[in-house]
Amino acid sequence: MRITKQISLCNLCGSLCLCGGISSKKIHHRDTENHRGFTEKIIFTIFTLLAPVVVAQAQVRITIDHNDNKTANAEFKFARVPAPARNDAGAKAILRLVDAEADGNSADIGALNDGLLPDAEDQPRRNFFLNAGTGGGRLRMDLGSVITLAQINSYSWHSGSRGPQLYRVWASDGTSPNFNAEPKGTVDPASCGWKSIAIVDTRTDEEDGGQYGVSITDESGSLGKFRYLLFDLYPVEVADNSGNTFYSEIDLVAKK
Ligand SMILES: [Ca+2]
Repeated sequence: MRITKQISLCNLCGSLCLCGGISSKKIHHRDTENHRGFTEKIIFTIFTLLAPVVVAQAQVRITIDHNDNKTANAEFKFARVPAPARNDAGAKAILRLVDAEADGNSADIGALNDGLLPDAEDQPRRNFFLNAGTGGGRLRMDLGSVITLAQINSYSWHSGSRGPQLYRVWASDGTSPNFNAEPKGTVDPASCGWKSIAIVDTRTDEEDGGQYGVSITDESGSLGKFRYLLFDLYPVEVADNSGNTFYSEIDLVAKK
């Protein structure tokens, strides 16, 4: 296993330490996710047996697909994750850098929901990525009104270490009395009206390069009713300054 794969998020916090409890937790890889999910199921089952009336629990599911450098192409098709859409609910969302610094060679942040995709493996101007060497950043998407959110899908493509994705996503309907629409990196979103939805980590021990597609869904069909999404992006490695992911698109799919 490479050293870069063993870094926990607390070590990824550079000048910006994105709060929200993530730095006190280790990021789990898919195998440990599965194990954790199994454990949670056992706990849930015990709880179910003990409690005669149990309210259905939200069960967030993270699906990760990877097209390696040999198979990735401009079609952005994946085995399970839907291909990027142009007319998703997030297409008209307004994106903002809440506490983040874009790379000078990156596309504008609007590249994240413009429906346009890179057609090759190393196109800085067709991806959004944080400045080289920065330890992460916080972005916000504002849908303009509350929707019932079915999927959060994120896409990235790079031939090397900037391919994989590592982020945490929060969501809010913006109605909490203490809601902070733009919490800086030192503020825990949980303290100001945001709900943690998922922690995504696509890293494996295999080759980093290629296309990644991630789909966050819930077994119930709905992740909840939200207007705002907050993305805490982390570098996928800190062995050099090129650990910030080339994000090609983020889709928000409304429940039909
Ligand atoms: Ca795009």
